[in-house]
Amino acid sequence: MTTRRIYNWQCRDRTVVLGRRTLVMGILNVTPDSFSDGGNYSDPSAAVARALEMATQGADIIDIGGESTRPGAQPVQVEEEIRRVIPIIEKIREQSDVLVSIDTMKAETASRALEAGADIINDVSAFEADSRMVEVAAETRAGVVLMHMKGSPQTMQNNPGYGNVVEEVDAYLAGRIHFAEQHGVRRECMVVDPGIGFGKTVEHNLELLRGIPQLAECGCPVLVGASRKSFIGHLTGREAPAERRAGSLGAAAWAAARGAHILRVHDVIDTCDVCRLVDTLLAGEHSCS
Ligand code: HH2
Repeated sequence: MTTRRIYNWQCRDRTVVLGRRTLVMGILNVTPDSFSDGGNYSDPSAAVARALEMATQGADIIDIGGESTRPGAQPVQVEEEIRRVIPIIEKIREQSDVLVSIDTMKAETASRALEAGADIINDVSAFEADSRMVEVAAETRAGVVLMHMKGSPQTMQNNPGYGNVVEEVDAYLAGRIHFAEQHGVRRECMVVDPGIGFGKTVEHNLELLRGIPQLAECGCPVLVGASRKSFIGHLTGREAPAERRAGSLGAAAWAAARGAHILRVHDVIDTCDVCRLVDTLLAGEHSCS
């Protein structure tokens, strides 16, 4: 039986309860080249409208990215990343108090995003790409998502190998939690993420999804981002990311039922419905035990 631990996640001056129900993080990429929504929201007003729409649809967090991290993506200069994301965050903040996370590996972008009103740093390099990122996190007391990635987006899908992928990702995340704590980031601010699709084969991704209960033992809440990723295309035969909706919902249901606290997704309405079902079933399990 799955029991999800309850956490009070500290995101600057906000406390977010995790574990009573599954939170949904809606994806907003203001990039030309993201694997699923690339180019859809290059117009700032379309990006802001999409963020507000996702909040209305039930997203608890809007995750804004200005640099694609899909396999083979080219890095973006910090000035360009800032130019893409900051006006969007400012406009969202004028109109909504939805939680906002900034999906970046760059400390300067994170810092500017937090000034503009973001609450959470989502760093897919777990503070490895930019040595100043951990300082920004510690000083601002932002919520942080520490994700596992093997290598960099440019190299990560070059024949990734592990002995035991769940053990290795688990040990890596424990090490990053320790590193962050040593540098002044409070544990109450941290969420961990196995990094589905970041230096993993189809089988590695499946093992990690099966291993969520083990990963959830690390003492921090767990975020899972499987939405529309290529392993779902591989399993279902759906070539176009937008056609991977049903497969993504299957992964969402599995992850929530196995103990994930937050799901990072493209399809907010459907995922919220899935979470409603799974959360109700989990609550029933709890009340009968
Ligand atoms: N996946 C992507 C980007 N950021 N952050 C976390 N914490 N977890 C993830 O699994 C994750 C992430 C990649 O997906 P997407 O943003 O849709 O595409 P792209 O990187 O091409 O912009």
